[in-house]
Amino acid sequence: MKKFTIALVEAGTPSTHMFSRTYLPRTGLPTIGAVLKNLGYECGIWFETMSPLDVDMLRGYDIVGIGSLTNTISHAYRLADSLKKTGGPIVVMGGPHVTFMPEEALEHCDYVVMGEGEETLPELIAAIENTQALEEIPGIAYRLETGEIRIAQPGRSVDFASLPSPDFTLSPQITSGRIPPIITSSRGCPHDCSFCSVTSVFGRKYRFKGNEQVVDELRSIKDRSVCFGDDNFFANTKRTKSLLKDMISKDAVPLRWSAEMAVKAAFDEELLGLMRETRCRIVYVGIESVDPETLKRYGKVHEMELTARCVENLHRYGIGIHGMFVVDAENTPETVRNIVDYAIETDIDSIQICSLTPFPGTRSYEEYQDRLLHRQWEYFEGMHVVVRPEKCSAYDMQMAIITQMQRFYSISRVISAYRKGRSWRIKYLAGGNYLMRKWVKENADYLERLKNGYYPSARSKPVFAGA
Ligand code: B12
Ligand code: SF4
Repeated sequence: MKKFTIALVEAGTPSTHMFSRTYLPRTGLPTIGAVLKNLGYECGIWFETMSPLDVDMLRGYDIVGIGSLTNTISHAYRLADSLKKTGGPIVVMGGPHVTFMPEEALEHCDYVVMGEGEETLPELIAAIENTQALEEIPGIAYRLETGEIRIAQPGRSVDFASLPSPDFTLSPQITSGRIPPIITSSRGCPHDCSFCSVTSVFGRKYRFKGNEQVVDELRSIKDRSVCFGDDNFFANTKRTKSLLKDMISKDAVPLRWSAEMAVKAAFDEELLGLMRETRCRIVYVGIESVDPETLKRYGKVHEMELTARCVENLHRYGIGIHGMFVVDAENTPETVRNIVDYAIETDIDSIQICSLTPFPGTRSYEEYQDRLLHRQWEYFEGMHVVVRPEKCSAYDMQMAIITQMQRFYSISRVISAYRKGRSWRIKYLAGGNYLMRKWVKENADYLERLKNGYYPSARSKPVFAGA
């Protein structure tokens, strides 16, 4: 019997966010693609951030799998609707949003894969091909013939170390061998921050690939700046050190690299030395707040005194720090100002101040149900205030975030970095300045609505080629 053909699509982001200039795909679809290829399926992958999608071309596939985050979900649903409009292929959706909102997703698609997709999608395809029973597959949701929705038990944690590496070459958009410089060397995070959906999708058990596989992946993108897209690259410092040592001994050191790091990892001198030797450029550190009470609410474990020393330690080894902060409903504009005072004082290189965004699947989502201003998912990307604050208006909080971010990314700070000859910091500051200006311009209508106390309408519909 001829096997089904499968297209996998990572839905794009229609609006500006703090990482809009970081054109990196996620590694989920290329990993699922590699599994499907090994099973003998014809599979193509498209990343919408790279170029517009051709819906007519996608209609030529038997199954289209769409991956999406919360802020890209409305866009992904429109794509699913366009595909289904004239019959179209079978549409399967996956990713951290639909994992927790399967009923909502089934308004637009035929099947939902919840959690990790590498085992579940091939089983679902086998069931659609009639070689396996649908009811036996964990981690899927679908409509029965009666119209009733069946949500199977949660999906499993895959054996990460035995998975193939992501196969970006399955995407016709990746030309001349320029594989996107993102590597996921581990999954899961032992922490459990209230606002993060990572542990509910990937679990708290830290699973990692063997060094050899990571070194091979690094070799395929050598001489470029690599981003380790792990949730917490340093969760097991013994394994991180062993990987960095192998990168050195096996000649797989990239031009530069970056990764997410917890504050306490910056107190290990041997680790910092290895990071310098392997050319770590910057680490993304979840500092979250400068207020101890807020840190407690988030379930964060580090102390503020440690954070200032963490910055010093990193700088001593020539490593930059991107500080990630979150303000919640109990914070005030004063809290936001304190964050930027602290960031400037401690000499953090770049920052993002997110308004706490309750993503489905997180404890914050349960907690803030009644305080949500709206459920326009495209605004759930951290820059927009979507939770009504307790001690000030949503507009005042939104303006505090914008004003303080603009203070951090001001032209005078760019000039000062230039005068001090801090060349790569200029790039971060100037980039942040540009993004903030773009964001404010793009959101003029949103800000006006927020000021007047009524909430945003959906963004204008995207146009898909062939739709
Ligand atoms: C690298 C990364 C980035 C990169 C690249 C992201 C990109 N192209 O979207 C950058 C730095 C640009 C970035 C930016 C942002 N990110 Co980010 N990012 C990550 C990170 C750390 C790794 C992504 C990754 O490669 N994951 C590994 C792969 C294996 O996971 P996956 O792609 O989700 O796929 C698996 C399953 O979800 C499922 N699956 C997914 N899609 C599909 C589709 C089908 C058909 C099937 C069957 C299965 C399936 O199977 C896959 C394999 O097991 C994740 C955390 C995480 N662990 O995922 C956060 C994460 C995705 N980011 C997040 C957020 C909020 C953002 C931002 C909005 C901004 C911000 N404030 O940080 C922006 C917006 C990005 C955008 N696209 O609009 C959240 C999303 C939460 C949510 N519910 O939406 C996450 C989950 C982190 C968190 N704190 O919870 N990010
Ligand atoms: S925010 Fe970072 S440290 Fe906290 S649970 Fe998520 S990945 Fe882990």
